[in-house]
Amino acid sequence: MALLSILEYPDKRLRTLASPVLENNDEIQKLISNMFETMYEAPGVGLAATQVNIHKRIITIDTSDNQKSPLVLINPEFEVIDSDSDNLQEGCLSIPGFYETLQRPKHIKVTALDKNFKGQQFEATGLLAVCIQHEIDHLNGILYVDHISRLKRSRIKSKLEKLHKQQ
Ligand code: GNR
Ligand code: NI
Repeated sequence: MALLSILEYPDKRLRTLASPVLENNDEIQKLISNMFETMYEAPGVGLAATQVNIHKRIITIDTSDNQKSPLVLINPEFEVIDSDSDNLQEGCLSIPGFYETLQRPKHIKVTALDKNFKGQQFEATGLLAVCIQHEIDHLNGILYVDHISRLKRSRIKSKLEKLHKQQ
């Protein structure tokens, strides 16, 4: 097991479009377990492979409070069931220290492969629904700051650039 390092905004590699995963193998299973370790250590409720500079369509999620609901989504897609929005405050491990309230559809239907490459379909609401949409955005090179005002985004960008220069 290993901790992976997380790319931080405005790193351009976070803008990469991730490719579908075509086959299960040891490398993919090792990546998934390292992603869980990295996500739990951070700690975060979700992690997209994009954030650890692996541009494959893999997400790990656990919205429980004691690591009891690990969820792996491979090649995930979603459909909106109820476009009424949930206004939840979002954070992102790639944008440390900043939180913004966003509007996203509150009820979705998710289709993906699980850890064993078996097809799965389920509905999600609340934090889980928001988190899945946030992670699928990552796989498409999109960050939550793309959904807020240009002014807020540019403030966050310059603050993080300043911090990165000090390191
Ligand atoms: O840890 C995280 N918390 C969170 C809270 C509200 C909405 C989305 C998230 S995901 C985030 C971890 C992360 O950056 N995943 O990409
Ligand atoms: Ni994120």
